[in-house]
Amino acid sequence: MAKILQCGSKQLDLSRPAIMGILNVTPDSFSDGGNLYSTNRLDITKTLSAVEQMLSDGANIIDIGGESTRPGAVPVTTQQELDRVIPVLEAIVERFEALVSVDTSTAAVMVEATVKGASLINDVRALSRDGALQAAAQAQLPVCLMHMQNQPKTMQIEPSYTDVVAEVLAFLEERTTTCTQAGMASEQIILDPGFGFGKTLAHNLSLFNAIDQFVETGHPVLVGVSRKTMIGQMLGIERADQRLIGSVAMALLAAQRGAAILRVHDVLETKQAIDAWQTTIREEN
Ligand code: 8Y4
Repeated sequence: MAKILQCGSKQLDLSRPAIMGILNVTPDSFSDGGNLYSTNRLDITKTLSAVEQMLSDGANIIDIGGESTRPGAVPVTTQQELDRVIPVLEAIVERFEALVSVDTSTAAVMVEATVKGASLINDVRALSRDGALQAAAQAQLPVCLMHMQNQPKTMQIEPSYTDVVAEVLAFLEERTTTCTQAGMASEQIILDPGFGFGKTLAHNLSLFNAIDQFVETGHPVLVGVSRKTMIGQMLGIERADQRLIGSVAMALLAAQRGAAILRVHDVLETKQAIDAWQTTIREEN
């Protein structure tokens, strides 16, 4: 019995953990290793070969975003976001069969991306911006609703919760209800605790250890811990580009705990870890 997520005209198989490869099309992506910009312009040839590499490494989805959401990041204009995301989306959809996810909170970007062949909407603000709910409902694409406390500029100043797991779950359940009331199908809603988005290490660890509770909602769960500060804090590693092993280990653990989609920088390494584990499952059966 295959679990399939309908993504417009394409499909995503969720009977095994899916890998979402991160394609950073913002100019400030120093910690992602390999900036895709040269002399202030996105290098489309470099970008497409990065996509091709991720796909041959085993990515099921390519996530593209034109807004930096790292702690302290300054907001971008809608036009800037459109200029960064739409040409890349078009170029990828033209050349590859791949599912492309658009990491945006902006309604106009959702609308344009849907027209240009996006397969999934990934919103770190859970469709809270003006028009986003309507744009996503109209798109009839799966949507990832992520939890964030405060805004990127301020979220890591003093994260505070009484019960982080209960509060994040309640938030995502409330947003899910809002989405279904706006006409979205419940099966199209993906939930994400939002690791690192207004959370201390202790909060992130509580959420990680509660992944099963998010899975119990029945919605596919997306986990993004790749190269994040929490991995650095767990291992005492300052540099994001040295967090590969911890990131792969945590992605595998998340998958074992039921996460359906893993948002990662290191596609090949994550894919090998997941495949090794999956081999042992099939041997049992
Ligand atoms: C190094 C490189 C260190 C990147 C930190 C980062 C998530 C997400 C992001 C997530 C979903 C990031 C867009 C933050 N994280 N979308 N987006 N879930 N759904 N930081 O966890 O990767 S951006």
